[in-house]
Parts: sequence; C-alpha cells; structure tokens
Amino acid sequence: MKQVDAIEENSLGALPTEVKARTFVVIPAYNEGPALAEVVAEVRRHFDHVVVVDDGSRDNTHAVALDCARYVLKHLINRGQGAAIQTGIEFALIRGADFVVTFDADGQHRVEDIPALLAPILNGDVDIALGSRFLGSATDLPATRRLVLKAGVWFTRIFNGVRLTDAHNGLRAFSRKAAQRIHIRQDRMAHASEIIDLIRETELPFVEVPVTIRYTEYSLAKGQSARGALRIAFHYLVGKMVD
Ligand SMILES: Nc1nc2c(ncn2[C@@H]2O[C@H](COP(=O)(O)OP(=O)(O)OP(=O)(O)O)[C@@H](O)[C@H]2O)c(=O)[nH]1
Ligand SMILES: [Mg+2]
Repeated sequence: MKQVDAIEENSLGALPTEVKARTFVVIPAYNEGPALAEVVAEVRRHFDHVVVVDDGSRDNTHAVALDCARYVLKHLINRGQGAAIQTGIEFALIRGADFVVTFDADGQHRVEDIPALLAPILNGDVDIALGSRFLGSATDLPATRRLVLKAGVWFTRIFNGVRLTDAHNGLRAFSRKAAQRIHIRQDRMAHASEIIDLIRETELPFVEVPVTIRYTEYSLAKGQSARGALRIAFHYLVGKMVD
C-alpha cells in the first residue's frame, strides 16, 4: 500500500473542471432530512454529478434530495449503507463516470478532501483511495468511538489481512475500473470490511489519504454504537463463512 501526504486544503479550485465533470459523488442517505440539503449543496458547489441514494428513509430525505441533488435514487425498503453505495456506484457507471467518490450524508465529510482522494488516481498511481481520519483528523471524536474504530483497524489486520490506519471510513474514491470490479454484497455496515477483502482479492492498487471527519451532536446521535460494531463484525464473519 502506498501512502500520500496531505495535499493542500481547499485545492478544489486546482482540480480541473474536466475532472470534476467526470466525477460522480454517491451519497447514501437514510433518514438524513435535517443534514442532507447542506451536504448536497456543499458538494454541488464543485461537483454537478451528485447521486443521492435514499435508502428507504421514513423522513423527508427523499423530498430534500429531489430539491437539491442532480440524481435521486430510492430503495423502496431500507437495505443498508452497503446496498445504497452499490446502487449509487452502478448508476454512476451507467452514466459514464470515470471517478466515483462515496460521501456520507450526515455532514461528517468535507468536500475539500475530495481532491486529495482523486489525486493519486489521476496520477495513475492507484485505483482506490481510502480516507483515513487517523492519518488526518477527527474533530470531537469521543474516546469510546475512537476505541471502537481502533478495534476495527485490528479486526481488519486479523481477518482481512490488510494493514490500514482507518478501516471504516465512508469517504473513498474509485477509478472507473475499480468501481466496475467492486461488487458489494454486504448490504449493511459490514461492506466496509468486504471492500477491503475485494481490494485484496482484485489486487487493485490502493492508498490511504488523510481526511477530516467531523463529529457533531447530530452525527453522534445517528451513528454507530459499540454494540452495532459487534453486529457489523458478526455480519462480516457470517458473510465470509457462506461465501
Ligand atoms: N446507519 C445507517 N446509515 C445508512 C443506511 N443506509 C444509508 N446510510 C447512510 O450511510 C452513511 C453513514 O452512516 P452512519 O450511520 O453515520 O455510519 P458511519 O458514518 O460509518 O459511522 P459513525 O462514525 O458512527 O457516524 C450516512 O450517510 C447514512 O445516511 C442504513 O441503513 N443505516
Ligand atoms: Mg456517520
């Protein structure tokens, strides 16, 4: 695995318009009505191809997405983040995307980090860039959440056989080739571990890139619990056994 240095913050201006036009940003969203409009607006200031996948939300996510996103897809039932990302990636590929970025709907990611994720792909060095909050920063990350995330890193070392600094970060970028080869079958949160397996199996070159993840009262109230993390590990291991 290669590692790249943080590239200058706010280098969105330096990213060629032509690259922005070939990039699709996939935003999986489940009951994100309160946060979604601002997130999409921030991304759309720089990238027009924003795909919101409403994952069977019960709130006004769908209506908000129709108001602000370029493309809105909908799961009729809640299937989970993995399934929502896979739906978005498939759509982006059909629409001719050359680069696909996955970006959470809860306001935790920064659009300013996208150029740093795309840079090593544009240079032809790798096909996949994974955001790492532990190479970058995590603002207001509670200690218990840090512990769970670090446990996830060790889990990945043991069960996926891959050394990463941050194994469960929703901010990622894929080349078209990588997006075509990654088929997520873990519908829920275990897809993050599954993606790492797929990276290992496909031998696609990848890199971790420093990013900032923001923790807010809103994101913490909605985010994953320690018990949830155990459930994710269980789903992943069961998925591996039935493979
Ligand atoms: N929890 C959850 N999120 C979903 C689902 N489907 C899509 N998502 C979206 O997936 C993204 C990440 O969800 P989070 O629950 O915040 O997971 P996370 O960011 O990995 O975990 P935290 O660090 O605890 O916030 C958000 O944009 C959600 O709206 C789902 O079924 N459950
Ligand atoms: Mg979150």
